[in-house]
Amino acid sequence: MSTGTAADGGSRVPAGPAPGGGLRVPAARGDGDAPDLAALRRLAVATLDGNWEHDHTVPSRTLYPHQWSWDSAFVAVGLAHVRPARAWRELGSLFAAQWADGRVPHIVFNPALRPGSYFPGPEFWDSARAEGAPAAATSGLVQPPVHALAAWLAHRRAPSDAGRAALARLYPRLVAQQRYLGRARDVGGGGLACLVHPWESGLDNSPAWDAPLARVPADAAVMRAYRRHDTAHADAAHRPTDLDYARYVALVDAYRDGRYRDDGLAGAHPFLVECPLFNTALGLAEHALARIAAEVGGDPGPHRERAARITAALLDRLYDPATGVFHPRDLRTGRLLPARTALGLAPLALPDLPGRQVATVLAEACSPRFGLAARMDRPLPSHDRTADDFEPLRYWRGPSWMNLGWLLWRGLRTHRRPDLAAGLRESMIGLVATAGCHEYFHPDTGAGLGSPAFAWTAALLLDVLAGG
Ligand code: 9WN
Repeated sequence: MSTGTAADGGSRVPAGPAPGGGLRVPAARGDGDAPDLAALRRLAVATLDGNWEHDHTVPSRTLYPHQWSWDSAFVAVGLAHVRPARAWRELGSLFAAQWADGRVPHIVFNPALRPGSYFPGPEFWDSARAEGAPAAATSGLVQPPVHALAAWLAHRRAPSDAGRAALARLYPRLVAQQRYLGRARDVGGGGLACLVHPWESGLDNSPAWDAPLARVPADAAVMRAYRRHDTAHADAAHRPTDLDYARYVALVDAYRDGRYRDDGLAGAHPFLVECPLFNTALGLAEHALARIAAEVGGDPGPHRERAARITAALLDRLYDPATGVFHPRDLRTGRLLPARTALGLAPLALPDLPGRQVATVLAEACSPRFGLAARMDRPLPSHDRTADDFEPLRYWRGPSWMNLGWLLWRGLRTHRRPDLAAGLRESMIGLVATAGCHEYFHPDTGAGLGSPAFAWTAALLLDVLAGG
């Protein structure tokens, strides 16, 4: 896909309300012509402004009306370009809901919303009964810890006294987040954090989780007792199935019944996996914390050491020389999960990934499975497009997502592949120029799917437009 692909070949239009209530997509002037980058930037800012909710940005007004953890980190990266004070508020409001044990919950519920505005809502999570939970109602799960990286990027993009003070306030909280993940969640004992639910990966129904999830006893009929909120706002054929949801619910039931304690996980919890993307974020966080520590008067040394240990553990536990990529490890079987999803490319974002793995991961990314190229014909998919279980419309089973592209784009620049980074950047810009700030995109046609005004698509577009 080239950024010259116009939405309708019409004239350049400023971003603004469209007749259907969404935001109008700025069109390029014609085929082969470049999109109007200033108008795209306005569209992204208008999307973020439209999703701003008193102290945070909702991922989507319809599908996800509360605050989500890794969404807020991506949003802060984008806000730093245009509304820096808001970037710090975004991270500050999320970390205000940090638990005493250091976990940063994956959802912070807005008490002003009516019950039923999202499933599963606060009553289902029942965080108030867990030890060390904050006053705000939250989920008990976590998401990939991309926040330290976001905080560092926000500071670097818009340095100010107020920003430095916000960074200094966040630093101990970011350290506590890492401590929780590195200790309580090192269930496998090998130096990586383990996930207790697919929602923790952020790639909920990725084919990577099919086998471990299939072992979670559940019956789709259970969902008759609940009202799914997502399928009222998005096409059910694009979302996880009822059976997936029954298993998601069963896993939360199990974790919540133990009051979200982590000490008994190893023997009992039915889903325990080590994810390459999550642990890449864990390593990136230590690299960022080393820089933050140097800025706020802390000691960067221990962060550098931990970063090196995480990269070593990723290589030791999740790299498969036979495929040349990283795979999640299922702690219940001890084996690597074979699916070749975009999760396996994520470690490329690590600056200390050895040259051999940089080369093999790049080979996978440039293969027909993912189609990365200096000039891309199609968007980067979230799953191997040659696999039998590739589904171009269903959520994390094929569609193209801005956050995955952004992480890979950062890795390509870190490992000095400006040619491929430029191709991916052009493809990401082309997606929004063609379809708007959608949640995800058809991996063949680039058509917009999911929520039409999705915050991290807008935020990361701003970063990509600015060149990082
Ligand atoms: C469950 C908010 C979140 C993202 C996740 C994405 C989706 C939630 C859902 O939306 O997950 O957490 O209801 O499907 O998978 O990555 O953070 O945008």
